[in-house]
Amino acid sequence: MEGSKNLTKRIIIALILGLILGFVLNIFAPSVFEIVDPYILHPLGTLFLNLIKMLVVPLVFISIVVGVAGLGDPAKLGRIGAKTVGYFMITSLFALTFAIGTGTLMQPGLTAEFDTENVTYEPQEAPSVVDTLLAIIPTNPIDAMSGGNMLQIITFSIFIGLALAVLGDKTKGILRLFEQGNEIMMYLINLIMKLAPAGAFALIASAVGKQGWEAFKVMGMYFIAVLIALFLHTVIVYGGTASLLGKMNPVKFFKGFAPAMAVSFSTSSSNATLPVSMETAQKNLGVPKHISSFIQPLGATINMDGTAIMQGVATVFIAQVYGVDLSLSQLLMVVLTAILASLGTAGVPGVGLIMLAMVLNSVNLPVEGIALIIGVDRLLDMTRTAVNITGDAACAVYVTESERKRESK
Ligand code: DAS
Repeated sequence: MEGSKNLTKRIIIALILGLILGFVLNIFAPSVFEIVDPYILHPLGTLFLNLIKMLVVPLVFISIVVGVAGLGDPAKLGRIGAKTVGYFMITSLFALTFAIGTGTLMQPGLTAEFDTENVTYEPQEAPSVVDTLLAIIPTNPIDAMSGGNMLQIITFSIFIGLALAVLGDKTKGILRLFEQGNEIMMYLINLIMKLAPAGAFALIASAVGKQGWEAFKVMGMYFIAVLIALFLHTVIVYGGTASLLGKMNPVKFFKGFAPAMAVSFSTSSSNATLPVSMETAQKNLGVPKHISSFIQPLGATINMDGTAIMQGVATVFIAQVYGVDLSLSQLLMVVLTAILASLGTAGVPGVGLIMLAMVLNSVNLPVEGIALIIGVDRLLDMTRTAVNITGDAACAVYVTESERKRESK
C-alpha cells in the first residue's frame, strides 16, 4: 500500500481530530452537531464505508480462489486450516479469561447505582450455532454473494480453488483470470484508501458526537474494564504470537498492521476492513497471498476475540448490577457460548451486542441489562473490531512462519 506509514499517520491524526470535534460539538454545540452530522459527517463517513464494502465480496471470492489454488495441494489446505482454527479457539479462551478476570477484579457493576427498573431491551433473533454451521454450504452461491453471506462465500471459494489446484494445467487460463482479478482488487483498495483519513475523521466525529459525554460518566468503569482486557489480550497474546510463533518483532507487527487497525477502528467492521487488512498483512507483514486470503476472510467471520472480551466483561458487569453471583460452571458456560456466538457473528458494526443476548440467556441473566451498556457500545465496538482483525493477522503471521519452517526442513 502506497506510503503505508504516511497513510497510518494521516488516519491516526484524522481519528484524533474527529474524536476532539465529536466531544466538543456534543458538549458545547449540540445544535451545530445537529446540522454538521447529517449534511457533512454522515455522508462523508458513509461514502468511505460503502466504497470499501463494495470490494468485500469480489475480493473475498477472488482472493480465496487464488489463495487455495496457490496452495496446490489439498493436504496443505487441511494442515493450514487445522492450524488456523486451532489458533482461533485457543486465543478465544485467553480472551475470555482476560475478560472475566478483569470484570471480576474491577467489579464495574458495583461502582455506581444503575437504574434496572426502567430498562428494556428487545433482543434480535440470534442464529443458532447448529443452523450457522449447517448453513455454511451455499445451496445457491450467487445468492450467497448477493446476500453477503461470508461463510457461504468462503466455502464456495475454497471448493473452486481446490478444483483449480487439482485440475492444474487444464484450467490454468481460468486461474490466470482470477489472478488478474486479484490485481484489480488490490489497485482499487489503494485508490479507495486515499479517502481513508477523511472517512475515518467523519465516522468517529459522528459516532462520538452522537454518543455524548454523559454515557461515559455513568459507565466509566465498565468502559475502562473492557479496554483493559482488550489491551492485555492484544499485547500479551498477539504480541506473544508475533514474537514466539511468528519470529517477528512485536513492534514491527503492530506498526506494520497499524493502517488496518486504524481503518477497522473507524469503520467498526471487520468485513469492510478486509480489503485493507489483507493488503496490509501481505505488504507490511510478509504474509503470502495464499495464506492471507484464506485466514483473514475466515477470521473476519469466525474469529472475534475482541467481541468475546466485550461479551465476557458485559456478562460479569450485568450479573453484578443484578446482584447475581455466577458459579464456575456458569462462567464456563459464558466462555463456551461467547466462543460459539462469535462463530455466527458476521464482522459488521454492533453485531457483538446482538450476540450478547445469547450469552446472557445461557446463564439466565436478564437481557434488559444490555440496555445499560448500549450507551458506550459504539466506541467499544470500534476498539474491539480493531482487536478482532489483529487476531486474524497474528494467526496469519504464525501460520506463515510455521509453514516456512516446515518447508525448510
Ligand atoms: N463490529 C464487529 C466486527 O466487525 C464486532 C462486534 O460487533 O463486536 O468485528
